[in-house]
Amino acid sequence: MMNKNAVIFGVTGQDGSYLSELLLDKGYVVVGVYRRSSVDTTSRIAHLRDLTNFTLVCGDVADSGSVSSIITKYQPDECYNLAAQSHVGVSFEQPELTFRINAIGTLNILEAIRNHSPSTRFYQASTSEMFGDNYTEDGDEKYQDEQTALAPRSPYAVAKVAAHNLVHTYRESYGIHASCGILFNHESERRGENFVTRKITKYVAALKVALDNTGGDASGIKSSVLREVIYWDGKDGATYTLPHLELGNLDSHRDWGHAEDYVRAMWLMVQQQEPDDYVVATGETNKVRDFLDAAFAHIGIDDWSQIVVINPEFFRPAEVEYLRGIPSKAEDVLSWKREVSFANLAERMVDSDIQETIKDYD
Ligand code: GDR
Repeated sequence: MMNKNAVIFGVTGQDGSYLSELLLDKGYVVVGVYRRSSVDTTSRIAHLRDLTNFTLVCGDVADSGSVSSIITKYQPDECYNLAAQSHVGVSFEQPELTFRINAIGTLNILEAIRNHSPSTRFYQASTSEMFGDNYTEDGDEKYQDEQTALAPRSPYAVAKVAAHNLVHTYRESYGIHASCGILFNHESERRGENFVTRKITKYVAALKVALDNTGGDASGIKSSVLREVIYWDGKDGATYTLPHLELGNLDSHRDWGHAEDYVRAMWLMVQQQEPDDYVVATGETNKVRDFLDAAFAHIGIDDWSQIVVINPEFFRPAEVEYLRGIPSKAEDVLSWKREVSFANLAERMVDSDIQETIKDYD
C-alpha cells in the first residue's frame, strides 16, 4: 500500500511540529507549508528537515494562488489547517490581518479542495475562544462542550467562528470530509514565548538559573518597584537583579493541556468515517495565578507576589474569563485520552526552559 500523504499548513508552529512527528511516525509523507521570511522560522521542525518523507514548501494561506497550486500538485489524502495569527491580544491590534489569515485563509484551502482535490480530508483548528464568555451551566458545574453556543469576543475569535462555519458549509454543500477540532489551550516546551504559560516558565527558568549561578537564595529575594527589579545577594557579596515578570489579567480561567496529546485528537478526527466537530480539553480549569503557583513552586518559591507586577498593557479590551472543556465526545467516539496533567505541564515546561537557559549561558 502506498504511504498516505498529508499537507500541513502552519507546519512551523507548535502544533505543526508535533503533528508532523506523529504523521511521520505513522508512515505518512508530510508536506509542510511555511511562510517565507527573511529570518529563520523553522527551528521547531529543524530535526525533521532531512527526513525523506518530509518536504517543506513555501506558501501562505492568505494567498489563494499558492494554496490552490499546493493542493493541486500534491492531491493530499489529508490536509490540516494549523496556520493562523494565533495571538488573541494581537488580533485587537491587527484585526484585518487576523481575519485574512484565520478566516479567508481557511476559505482558500476549502475552495482549493473543492475545485482540485475533493476527496482530500480536511482538519480545521477551531478553538475554545469561539465560546467567548458563554458556558453551559448544569447545577454547580460550568463548562463548554459541542452544544454550547458560540459567542466570540475578539477579532481572533470572530475570524475563527467564520472559518468554523465555512467548514460546516463545505461539509454540507459539497460533501467534503472536513472536521473541526475545538481545541482548548494547549501548551508545551515548544509554545510561543508570548503566550502566558511560556512567558511564565521562561522567566521562572531564568530566575532559577540566575539564583544558582550567583549562589542566591530564593527566600532572600527583595523587590524594588522604583528600580523595576527584584534583587538578591550572591554568595560573593554582590547584589544581583532581574526585571520583574510583567503580566496582565491573572484571574482568567483556562483549561490547559499538552499539545502533544492534542495533535493525536486531530489525526483521530480525520480517520473517522464521518466528519464532525469535537471538543478537545482536559475538563479541568485553572486561573493564570494557579499556573504561576505551579511554575514558581517547582523552583521552590511559594510566594511570587513580589516578583510579578501587573502591567495594564497586557490586558485585552475584552477578556474571555472562564474556559473549561468537556471532552467526553472525543473520549467516547475517538477513544482519545490526554496523558499530561496541569501540574505536570507546568513542571515539564519549567524544566525544559531551565535546560535551554543553561545552554544559552554555555
Ligand atoms: P489565549 O492564550 O488568549 O487563551 O489563547 P494566552 O496564553 O495568550 O492567554 C491566556 C490568558 O492569560 C492572560 N494573560 C496574559 N496573556 C498573555 N499572552 N500575556 C500576558 O502577559 C498575560 N497576562 C495575563 C490572558 O489575558 C488570557 O486570559 C490561546 C491561543 O493559543 C489561541 O490561539 C487559542 O485559540 C486558544 O489559546 C485556545
